[in-house]
Amino acid sequence: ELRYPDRLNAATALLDGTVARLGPGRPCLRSPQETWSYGDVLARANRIAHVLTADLGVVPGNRVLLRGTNTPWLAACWLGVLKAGAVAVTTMPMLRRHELDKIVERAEPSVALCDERLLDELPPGLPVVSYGTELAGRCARHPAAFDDVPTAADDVALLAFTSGTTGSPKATMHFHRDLLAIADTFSRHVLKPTADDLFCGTPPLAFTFGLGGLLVFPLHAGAAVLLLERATPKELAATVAEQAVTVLFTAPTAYRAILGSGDGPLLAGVRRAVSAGEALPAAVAERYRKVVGRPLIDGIGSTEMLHVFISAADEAARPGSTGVAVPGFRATVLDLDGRPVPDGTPGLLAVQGPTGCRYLGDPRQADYVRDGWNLTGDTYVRDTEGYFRFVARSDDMIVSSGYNIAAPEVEEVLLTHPDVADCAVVGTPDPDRGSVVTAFVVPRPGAEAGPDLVHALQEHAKAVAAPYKYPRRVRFVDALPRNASGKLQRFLLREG
Ligand code: 3SK
Repeated sequence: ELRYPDRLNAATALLDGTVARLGPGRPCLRSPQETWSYGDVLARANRIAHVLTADLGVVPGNRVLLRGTNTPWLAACWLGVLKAGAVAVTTMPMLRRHELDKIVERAEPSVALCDERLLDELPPGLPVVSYGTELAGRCARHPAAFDDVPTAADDVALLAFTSGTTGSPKATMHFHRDLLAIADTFSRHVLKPTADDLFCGTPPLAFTFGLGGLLVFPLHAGAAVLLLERATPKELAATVAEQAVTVLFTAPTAYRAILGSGDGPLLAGVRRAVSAGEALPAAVAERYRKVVGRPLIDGIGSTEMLHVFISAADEAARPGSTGVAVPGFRATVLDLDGRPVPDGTPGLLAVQGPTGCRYLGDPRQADYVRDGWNLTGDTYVRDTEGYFRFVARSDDMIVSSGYNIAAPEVEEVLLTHPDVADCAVVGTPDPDRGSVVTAFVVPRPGAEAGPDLVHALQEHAKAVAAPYKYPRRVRFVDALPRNASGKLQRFLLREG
């Protein structure tokens, strides 16, 4: 069992602790333009904590909304928020105003730190300091040392949002100790990084897959991380080779694209390549091993559990299976009544461990946690050797290229278009993206159901919601399948 002191600030442990252990000079946060050493990051995070507390009046427990792409500034802001004893609410940089409104309504942040290029969509009325210029100016007026707030190990360190099956976002609360627990489980036992590693990857720091892989794990190991604002699979592979990246985090779609374009050999220097966010097809895992010469590390995690809880590395990896329970976690497969099913029988994946689901004031807590088990919403099969194999999502969440997209939320957006009378959204299988958002649309009388309307609906969705949610496939239908009480029968659409 993992034990942490009663007083624990994760930023102190990850940053000050590493500086005390390895000194301030080692590289810590990198971008393609610059490198900040551990000493630089410590001084910046401390100054940001001063700005928050002295200039902005933030007190322990206040929430601070963060908005930006993956940059050293965003990472330093996150550390500064924790040092100040406040709660980091990191948001996806692609979110639009109506999505941020919902998050602000739920999280009630007292202030926002926002990349100066992304201020437009922020809801009015929320006090904002932009970074870098404005925040850098403020930082310069404060000392480089800060007495971190001695938070309790069980104080909330971050709120991570997940859109939920209804499209109404749920905020998951994670404690300071949870951040160390993911480093002391998946990272310590599966990833096994060293201070000489260089991490890199694509998941946003706002997604807990990215937060762990591109901030918590490298800092915990005293390693460096190269943060990229955006990278196509081709650019990612080239960067990995040029910069001698040794630990890589991305989604199966990117590995598939890199292998498919012949760029796989560019990953030859990667010691540990992690795939999560969606199911990894066996063919991609096999091809990776053949081309790169080492197995991919597959994993499943969830925003509710903070990070990966089933995985396998090295010789333990088996293409087609996600892996076994990460040391520190227990996993099983249950039927709808909460009873374990025999090995080989599909059922609901259920997990227990040092992290767990704690929704912020949300009745859906009772759906996710039953009898002490966290039900992830995935259907899995366990074999007799304890290996877990993904079967399907159990709910209406569409997982496309690693993004979790709630079908009802896309429906809501499409229904605001004047030519849409009714619609239903489902995920349909796709060889590259796992599945794609597919909209079945009943057009309004008089609307011309053709390619122009498809294009108009796609543009409308991209303008109103984060662009990754738009329906890549649109089918026009006369009516939607509904049962007697009018409930949409999405499974009929999925079955075609
Ligand atoms: O989707 C996943 O598998 C995942 C992995 C790590 C952390 C968070 C998530 C959602």
